[in-house]
Amino acid sequence: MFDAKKIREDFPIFKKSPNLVYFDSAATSQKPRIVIETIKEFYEDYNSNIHRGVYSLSLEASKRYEEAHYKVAELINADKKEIIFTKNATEALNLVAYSYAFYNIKEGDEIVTTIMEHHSNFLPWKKIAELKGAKLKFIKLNKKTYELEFDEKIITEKTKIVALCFVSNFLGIINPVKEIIKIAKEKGAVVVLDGAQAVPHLPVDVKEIGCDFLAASGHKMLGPSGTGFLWGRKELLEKMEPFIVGGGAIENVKIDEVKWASIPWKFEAGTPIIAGGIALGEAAEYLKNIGMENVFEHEKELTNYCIERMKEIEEVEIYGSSLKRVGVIPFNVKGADPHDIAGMLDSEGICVRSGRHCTHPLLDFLGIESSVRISFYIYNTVEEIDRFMEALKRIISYLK
Ligand code: C6P
Repeated sequence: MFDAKKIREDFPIFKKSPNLVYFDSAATSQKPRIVIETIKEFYEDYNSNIHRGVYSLSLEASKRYEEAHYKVAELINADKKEIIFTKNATEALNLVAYSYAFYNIKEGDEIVTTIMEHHSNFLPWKKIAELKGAKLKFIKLNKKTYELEFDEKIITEKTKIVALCFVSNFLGIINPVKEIIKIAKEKGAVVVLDGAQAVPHLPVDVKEIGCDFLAASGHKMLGPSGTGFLWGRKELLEKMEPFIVGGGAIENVKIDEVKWASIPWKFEAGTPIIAGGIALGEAAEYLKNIGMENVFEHEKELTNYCIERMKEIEEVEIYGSSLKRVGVIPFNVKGADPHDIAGMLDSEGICVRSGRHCTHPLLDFLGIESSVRISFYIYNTVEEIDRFMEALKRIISYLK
């Protein structure tokens, strides 16, 4: 049985600060003990470089680092060799842009995306479009319902890439990616999913979804900061050139010839974040043991409860209160600066994000200057929402 209070005991930060209300997991999650201890254990017990030594310490580190890739693969039902560790989702998305799109897009081709992308899944495509003379096209977004209005005609024979978020980091909405992927595949386009807000919060099965690439942030799914990953189809990864080249990414180098290492290692040049990568594997396993269906259901309960309670306050405007979403709620308090609201919530021990959420084109399109955003995860509880509501009501009464 899923029990958030029990889960909370696995997180040392809540042991030290039992009254901390952390409602900013969409930015980065807290870390369970197993993740923190795995890092400590690496440095205390077998710190060494990987894939470079034949001594037992290095072999142990290499084995653990490889196994971590397999644990992440298992969480999203991918094949073992298809997971590339990166330092965040941004690097994973840039990897696709510069290792795949750069070589496969030519003048006049089209890249289809949405206006709700995080800058990390917008700027790489904008850059590729500029470099290659390709055209960026946007799937329509309904300004009132905040839902995508996908018209399959937007994807044509000229479409080479469809790049969109599985879940929006501002709205929390779960996009109809399977429907879009079906049409993209019929037209022969490659689909890149930004899974940064999906992989930590709902069951993701790359084989069932049918995309070609999926990027995610390790640090938003209980892993350490400095971790993320890219999943890609083996057939594509094997044909791609690496984005960053150097030591560890090669099998053989001559002055005039290079033979790249097999996947995923040809994409992980240089000494990687070894301890972080191993700990990310533990985070993936921890989530798998909880069950992603349970994670999703827990967040749904919290979100529905919180939205209903927020509706009690007249001054609060929630963006997209009826969306099919993960535990992300963007809102404003009429007449108040969202940074002021976040600052006042902080003085009550409640951490929320405020600002423009790295989605400037979306906020401009919706005519929203900035907002407060709360986001939940496995360790949040209904009691914390009650505390948040009391604090918010108090703050609004001071502002009157
Ligand atoms: N969003 C947020 O507070 P990195 O930081 O590279 O691991 O992730 C980038 C990124 C890409 N796509 C989506 C949908 C995201 O939400 C993020 C990160 C954080 O919303 C930090 S801006």
